[in-house]
Amino acid sequence: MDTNDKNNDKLDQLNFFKTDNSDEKLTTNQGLKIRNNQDSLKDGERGATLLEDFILREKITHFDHERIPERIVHARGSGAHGVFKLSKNMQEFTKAKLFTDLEKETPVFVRFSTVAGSRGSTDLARDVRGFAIKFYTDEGNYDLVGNNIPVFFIQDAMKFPDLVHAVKPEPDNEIPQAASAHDTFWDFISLMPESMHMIMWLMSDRALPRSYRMMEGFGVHSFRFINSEGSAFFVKFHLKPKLGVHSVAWPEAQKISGADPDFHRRDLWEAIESGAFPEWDLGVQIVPEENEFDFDFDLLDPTKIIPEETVPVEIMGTLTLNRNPDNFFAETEQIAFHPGHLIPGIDFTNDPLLQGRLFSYTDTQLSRLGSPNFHEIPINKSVPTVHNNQRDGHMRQQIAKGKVSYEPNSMGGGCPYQAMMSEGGFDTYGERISGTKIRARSESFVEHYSQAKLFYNSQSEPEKTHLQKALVFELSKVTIPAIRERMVSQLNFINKDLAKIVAEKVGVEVKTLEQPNGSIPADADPEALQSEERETSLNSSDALSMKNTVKDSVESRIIAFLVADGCNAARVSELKSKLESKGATVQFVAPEMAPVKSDDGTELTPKHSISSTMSVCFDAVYVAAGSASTQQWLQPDYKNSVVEFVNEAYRHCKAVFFDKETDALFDKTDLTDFHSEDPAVISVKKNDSDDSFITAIASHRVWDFEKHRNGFIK
Ligand code: HDD
Repeated sequence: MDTNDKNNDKLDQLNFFKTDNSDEKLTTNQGLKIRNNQDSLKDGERGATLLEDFILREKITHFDHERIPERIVHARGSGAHGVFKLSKNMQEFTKAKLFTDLEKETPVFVRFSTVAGSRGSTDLARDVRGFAIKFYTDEGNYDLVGNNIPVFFIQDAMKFPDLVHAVKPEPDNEIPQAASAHDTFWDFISLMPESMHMIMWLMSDRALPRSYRMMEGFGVHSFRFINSEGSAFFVKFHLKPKLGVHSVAWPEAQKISGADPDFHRRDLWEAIESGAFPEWDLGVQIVPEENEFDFDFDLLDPTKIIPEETVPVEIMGTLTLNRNPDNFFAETEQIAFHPGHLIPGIDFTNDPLLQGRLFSYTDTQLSRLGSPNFHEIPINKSVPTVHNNQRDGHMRQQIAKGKVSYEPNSMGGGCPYQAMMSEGGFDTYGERISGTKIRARSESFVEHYSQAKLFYNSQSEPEKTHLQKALVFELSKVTIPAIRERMVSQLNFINKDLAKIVAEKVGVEVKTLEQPNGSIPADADPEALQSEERETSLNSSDALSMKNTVKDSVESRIIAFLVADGCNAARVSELKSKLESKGATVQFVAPEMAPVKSDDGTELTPKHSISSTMSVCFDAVYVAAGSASTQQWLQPDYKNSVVEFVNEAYRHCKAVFFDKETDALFDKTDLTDFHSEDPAVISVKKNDSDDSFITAIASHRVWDFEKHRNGFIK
């Protein structure tokens, strides 16, 4: 699909608000042209500044007020415009035109985020990622405000402020930033058995995405679809990235946070600028209302998934991001999502976490954006014009004509009048309910460990190792041994080996918890929750392991070409063209930023010098052919850096290609110990072809060789 110039109803609406300073004169906010933007108005050249300097006052006043509160959670984020194109008419299940009109391309804005960190924090925190989509439909805005993890820490919104207080920096010293590895988080979590399933996801590499473009998205809660006959279906939303689900490793994440804290933001921006538009299949798992109780968990419990083996995901269409915002603040920062922004054909369920969210989102915009008129900010405006009797308030934009701002009225001809359902009027699903008011948790929400087990069991060996190491890292930062101990005792309910491994490394013993706190009723036996009946019917689910993800493309992967004077220009150009023809990006890394003179005199312009980047920022490394260039790399100024560059890529299981006449450098690296079956060590000596390199890059990493590559197995 082509791109930035392509317009739609939402982009046309936004265009109306855009300004362009080209060829324009500087003005005040009142449109007055400014003659001198260098000096304030003074009483003589050396005199005091005059209060009457309205130009200075206006400029400074605006500056003084240009910050707004950051989001209370999900403060750090990046967004992009795009479209959703339906491929399957879902009218059997929903009347939402978004999911029934095959002709329509619905404009969207998507914002990705981390949760715990501040607006300026690193992208590579170990954290959940937000995945919020605003669909600008012809029936009004529909927001799907999800995450890259399909379950949540808590079952009831009542606990949300506690969760967020626990994970945010500790209140006395505001440490640590954008990290869950601290006392208060694990204190809370170890007392909340319901969080264990989410903790398995959070400690997995899912919490360290390679790119926003390579993450799944989930609506988390069960929502409802309602068709035109009024029949309802439970649905769970899924977004599956066409590029597959890929992650970086934790030691890399920590280094990237220093080398390029904007790694995900930059990646999204650059991919879209270069025309490599990120795409996801959007699908739903559908459960008819009458099957609500067919599962060994409660569909209303947001700490549970419906395994894809039990209910497959039906793909409805494709979400494509194809345009970067023009202004970060105006668009990405001011966009306001809310799970309660609905359209006919979609409705909520009684999930108690979702119910609380329905209050929180509008409420938070009032302090964040400062006015109930936040819906009038261009990025938040619906495509259909708003007609109602709401009036006034800070920063009101709409000029509502006439005397009438009430209903019923005769003076306005009764307008704006209520829409019938046949005219698109929204009608809440008539769920039959009868109950007694009660502040309690349902028995059906009580079991917390079986899906945590399912997740852990479904991981490949390298994924399990990473998860164990993540827990060890996090709990090693916990200063209070009793919290570490309580946490490993929780892990013991999930997997005894996992608990043992972590306990040993964090210096505590696994103890039987006498009384897991939280939502387990006082009379429940924690061991009984582990009994056979409490196991999920599934032992393992392929969909939960990233090992089984798509690995067929090098599109938008960034390959470091280590080039130095005298390198083989023909080989560099040949491999570069092959990679680029498959959509990969090649960046030259040279000893210095000066152009490199290759063997035939062609100049290669480096994007980085070896001292200004690290291989953690790349997907693969190619060492360009040539004995002269190899000798230059081995000069004392560059040798340590280039060897570390290669070794680090190797340690993190990336494809590394040593071309002809590079042995002298190869011999200095850890690759000399490589396993003969390792498919991502590419060398002309092994008769590997360029295609082997391309296949290795597409497979992302050879995690299975991680232990060999790090010297644990010879
Ligand atoms: Fe939330 C922001 C996702 C539970 C209250 N949430 C926010 C964003 C995402 C989510 C992606 C960022 C939106 C953006 O980019 O602007 N939140 C979730 C998911 C949840 C969840 C998937 C559970 C399934 N959230 C949740 C609960 C509450 C909130 C239970 C409160 C009761 N969330 C908020 C908030 C935020 C927010 C405080 C902060 C900024 C904003 O809303 O606009 O209202």
